[in-house]
Amino acid sequence: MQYFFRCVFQLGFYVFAAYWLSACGDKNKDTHTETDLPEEVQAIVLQETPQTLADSALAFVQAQVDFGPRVPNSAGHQQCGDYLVSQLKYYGWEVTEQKFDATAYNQKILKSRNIIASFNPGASTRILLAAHWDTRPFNDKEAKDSTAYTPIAGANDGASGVGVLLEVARTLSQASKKPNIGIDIIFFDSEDYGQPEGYEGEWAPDQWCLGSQYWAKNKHKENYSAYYGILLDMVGAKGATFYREGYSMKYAPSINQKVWQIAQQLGFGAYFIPKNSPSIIDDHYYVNTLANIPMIDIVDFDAHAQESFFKEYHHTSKDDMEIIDKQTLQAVAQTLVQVLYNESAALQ
Ligand code: AHN
Ligand code: ZN
Repeated sequence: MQYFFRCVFQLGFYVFAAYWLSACGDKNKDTHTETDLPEEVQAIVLQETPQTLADSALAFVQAQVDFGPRVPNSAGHQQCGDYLVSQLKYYGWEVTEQKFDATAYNQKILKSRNIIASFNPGASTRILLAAHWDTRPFNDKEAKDSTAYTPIAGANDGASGVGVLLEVARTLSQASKKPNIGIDIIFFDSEDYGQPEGYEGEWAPDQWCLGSQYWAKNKHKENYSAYYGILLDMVGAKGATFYREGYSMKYAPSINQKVWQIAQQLGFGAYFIPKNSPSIIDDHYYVNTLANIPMIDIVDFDAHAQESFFKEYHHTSKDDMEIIDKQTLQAVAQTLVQVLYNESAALQ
């Protein structure tokens, strides 16, 4: 009942404020500034979508890279996983660690961990955000043969998506007005252990994205579902270009439309290009097909490439902090936060 009255009061307040604002606009067009507004209306201005910070997002990427490659079964992997759990808890999110053994293309057992964090864990309307946190064990797009393989730093392929989502987690937890919908962040493990280029063993399907496949078949909560999901993959490079990826358009076209439109409105049209690109098997493919949650993929593609649609740093030693641009990270983080606040306003 108390809640009901609060809602009625708030509604009345907003109607009044909207009326006041429009009246103000009529009388002295273009002359009023924010500080001219009475206190109640200033409060509304301040309650708008919070700002994400480029430097903060960059620091979250650097922190992961500083652990060294995050290859399953390595010390850097273990330590970085612990760091991610502690950061999410620090920002007040409810954290679930889902530990499992994955079997790689070469039958190796990968000690794996999906890290799941929830904001407003009791809310039934939920949005799922995800990125993979492991990094590729081989620089197989540049090394000539397998004896020369070294693990990559994965600043973009791994750390960037996770860094953006940590920045989203920080921003929401420190915002004065919080969204009222439920939000889940999943850091999928063992995404990037697929067969290397030129591998001579037998090809098998579903060798990538082992963490998302596991989660889609073993959700962290019984009957878990989400309204929709957004996957980030390689979202931190300078000059990144995000096209509407094929499976995203097949399974969640309206989400793609919505996210690209919001990005345009925020002035990020140079990154979010409203054109289609080919499909890629990425974590969203399994969330769509196994978990039946519509999910899009924001992924850095070169739509004009002749051969590979991935960019030149992909799965090479070039994928380090040098190619990261904090403005790209912030553009993606701010777009996500705006998507969440829009849903919060629309779904209440
Ligand atoms: C395939 O190459 C089939 N999927 C790659 C997904 C991926 C790897 N994203 C980042 N690294
Ligand atoms: Zn990769």
